[in-house]
Amino acid sequence: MSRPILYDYFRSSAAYRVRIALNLKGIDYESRQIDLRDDEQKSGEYRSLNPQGLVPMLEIDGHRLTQSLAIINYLDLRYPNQPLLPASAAERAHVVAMAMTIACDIHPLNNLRVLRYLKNELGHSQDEVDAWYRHWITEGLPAVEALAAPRAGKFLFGDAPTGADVCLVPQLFNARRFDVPLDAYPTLLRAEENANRIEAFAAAHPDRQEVPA
Ligand SMILES: N[C@@H](CCC(=O)N[C@@H](CS)C(=O)NCC(=O)O)C(=O)O
Repeated sequence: MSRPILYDYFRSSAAYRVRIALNLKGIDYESRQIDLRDDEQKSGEYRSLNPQGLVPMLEIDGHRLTQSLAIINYLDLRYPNQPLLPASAAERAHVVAMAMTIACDIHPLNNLRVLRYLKNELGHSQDEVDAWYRHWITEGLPAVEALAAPRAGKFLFGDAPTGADVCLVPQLFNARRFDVPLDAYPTLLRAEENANRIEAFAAAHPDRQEVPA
């Protein structure tokens, strides 16, 4: 099997999720940085690979996979070691719901293209854009905390990391970048702390990635 290639960006939280999943599965991969600051994701060359013009994209097993949750699901089915979803239907739905609350209902509102549109097309100031960013995190995280708390252990669900933790850690990294207060989320902070003790999570952190020149 040729080495998988992750089209990556060090600070992309969707790519950060996939880096964590690859590391948890013990998959050796090559990271190719797509520089979002330079709009490389919109280049004809990249769009010919991924028409949506977003990172991440993973080339693996002869496939070009897009959408972080779809990629993580592929990895979980293809590499069943260290499962990222519980086996029972109800527990699986619970973990997927937490992951999707973050990946579908918080993160997309704060994506780079949304922030740029607010500023460049709609004329909002940087302070207003930052307030927007903080608002959607502050709106979303209480629901994740409430969903997680009854069934959390060391992680958001039980005592082993799942796909929900894979989404949580990058989202909390983003929250800190924008100084969002996190004290009201003890369950999330506990899961984050335990996750970051695992090398697979720690090695995926933006500070440990190559930064495009
Ligand atoms: N739903 C997609 C979201 C991907 C996404 O939004 N990627 C961001 C980086 S985190 C991106 O490429 N943004 C470029 C842009 O907004 O132009 C996923 O989970 O993979």
